[in-house]
Amino acid sequence: MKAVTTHSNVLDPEKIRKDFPIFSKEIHPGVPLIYLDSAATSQKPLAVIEAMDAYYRHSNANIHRGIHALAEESTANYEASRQRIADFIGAAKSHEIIFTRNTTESINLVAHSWGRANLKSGDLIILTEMEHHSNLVPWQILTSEIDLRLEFIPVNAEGLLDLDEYKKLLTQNPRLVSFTFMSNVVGTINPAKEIIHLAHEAGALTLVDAAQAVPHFAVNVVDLDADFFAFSSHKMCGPTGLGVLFGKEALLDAMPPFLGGGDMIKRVKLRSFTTNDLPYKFEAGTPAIAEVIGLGAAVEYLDDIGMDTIAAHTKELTAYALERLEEVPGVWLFGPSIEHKAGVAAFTFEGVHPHDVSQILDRDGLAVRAGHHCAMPLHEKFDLPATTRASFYLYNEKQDVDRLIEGLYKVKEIFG
Ligand code: C6P
Repeated sequence: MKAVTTHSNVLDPEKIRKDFPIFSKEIHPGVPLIYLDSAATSQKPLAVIEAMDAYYRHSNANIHRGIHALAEESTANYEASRQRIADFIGAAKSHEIIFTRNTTESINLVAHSWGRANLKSGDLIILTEMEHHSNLVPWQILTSEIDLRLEFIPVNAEGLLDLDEYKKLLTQNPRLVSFTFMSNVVGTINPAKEIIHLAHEAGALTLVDAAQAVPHFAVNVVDLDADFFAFSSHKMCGPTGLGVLFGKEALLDAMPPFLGGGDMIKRVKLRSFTTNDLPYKFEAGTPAIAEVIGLGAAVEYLDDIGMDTIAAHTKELTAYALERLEEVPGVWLFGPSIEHKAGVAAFTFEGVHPHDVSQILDRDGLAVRAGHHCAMPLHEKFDLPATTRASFYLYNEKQDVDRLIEGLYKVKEIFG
């Protein structure tokens, strides 16, 4: 099923919502869903649900194993999705696309495979203070094994990375710079191309956590010159249980396998094995076949609408949300102004815990996230135990923001 939307460069969220079955649901009796939690996971269009359904109904067979017709059909569908996803992020070779379970696993793959093979005691890895736990804990685990040095690009009061401090850190001979392209809390879009260029000049490799970036705007890994690039299917209209790691061919080729088992080998003896070629070397065991096909459909859906159109829409909506949130007495907005961000508005509400804010908003069908959003160090830096976060995507409209503001006034009424 094709998206209802055409190639016009203005998006009609009302039409778009018709592509998403979940929006016909009443979240409480008589109360429609206003979904402002896409940074946690996006909703899924019918095109994705139907692609997965069709796979199970008509093409289900294990891939790369059978030579019967169904196995060949399933393998062809799976590999066609890989090609589509490679094209979507501008990768020149589809075997540079490795399927994992999520962004978290993609980063762990690099930490465990590349990290263990290439890093030694005292080596420096540069991260940032705005990282999701997924881009902190794998390096902390590795540090406990190898005694690495972790340093962090500071985040300034505005919620932007301090690039002068970054340049100073680069003089200390780092091996890797691993950073988020877009913050899941403050929404900051970091200057990835510049960060990567500076890292390369200093002789370091780069890993981009693109979990929030890929759903929101067009990316091109070749133009960015990213060495590794990780993202999740479920935040970009695709199914859960699937992540992607892009890696430059030469790097992936030289890396040892992450997990051992079927499909990642060429030959196995009782006491030894030889590894398979890329990308299979990193895809041990039966993969998430239906999910890969689902992500292929998601990418086609997003492409049909156009990533620039989606980016412009969410930017406009976020700008409107920031403007309206500022009107509400007691609301304090966390993060930079609209020029530097997209898709996310995190805030505190004086005297009210974010969990209470979220619970009261839920009565009106408003789904927002409350908590530390898996970025505890960033919250700690700003002395915030938690924030409320509203996040926007292609199916949201200004009316959703208006409902959020009305909801916040209700919160204010209840808490005085
Ligand atoms: N952020 C959020 O509500 P996984 O869970 O592996 O698909 O994605 C992890 C991840 C990594 N980096 C960034 C920047 C992210 O935003 C996320 C997921 C969700 O903000 C769930 S905690």
